[in-house]
Amino acid sequence: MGGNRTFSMIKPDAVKDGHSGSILKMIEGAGFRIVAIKLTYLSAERAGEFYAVHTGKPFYDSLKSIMSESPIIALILEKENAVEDFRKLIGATNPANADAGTIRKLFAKSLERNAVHGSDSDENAQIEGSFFFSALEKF
Ligand code: DGI
Repeated sequence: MGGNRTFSMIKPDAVKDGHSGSILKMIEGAGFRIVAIKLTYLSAERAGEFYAVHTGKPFYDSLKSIMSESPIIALILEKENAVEDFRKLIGATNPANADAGTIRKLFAKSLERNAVHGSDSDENAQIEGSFFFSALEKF
């Protein structure tokens, strides 16, 4: 994966509430090509690994629980300047601060239930894509 790919996840609440189709439509409409896609599930332990950078923070246990409540959709997306452009499309981490028209502004329920994930660097996009997909799946 180079600078033209990012990793995204449609989080449990957004999948459960039936927003997957609308979110995928926005992603494709913004010019991202779906390279890999999978509906899967994170155990609390795997969610903790995915968010290992937040270990010890006050919201870590709650985050693990919320991220393992129900299935998620994992995605590898391709577009020029993918990481930065995708972060713009989803909006700020806290939906209260997200710009109008962003995915989080439209679909997040709260800071912790904020509908989507998007990698914050090319390096993390690579690591996170490999967390969910085998080499063949992300061809
Ligand atoms: O990359 P982001 O998802 O935008 O943000 P992040 O990697 O800093 O945080 C991962 C998730 O953890 C985020 O989507 C929501 C949750 N989170 C982050 N900061 C806080 C938080 N939850 C609570 N309750 N409080 C926080 O300060």
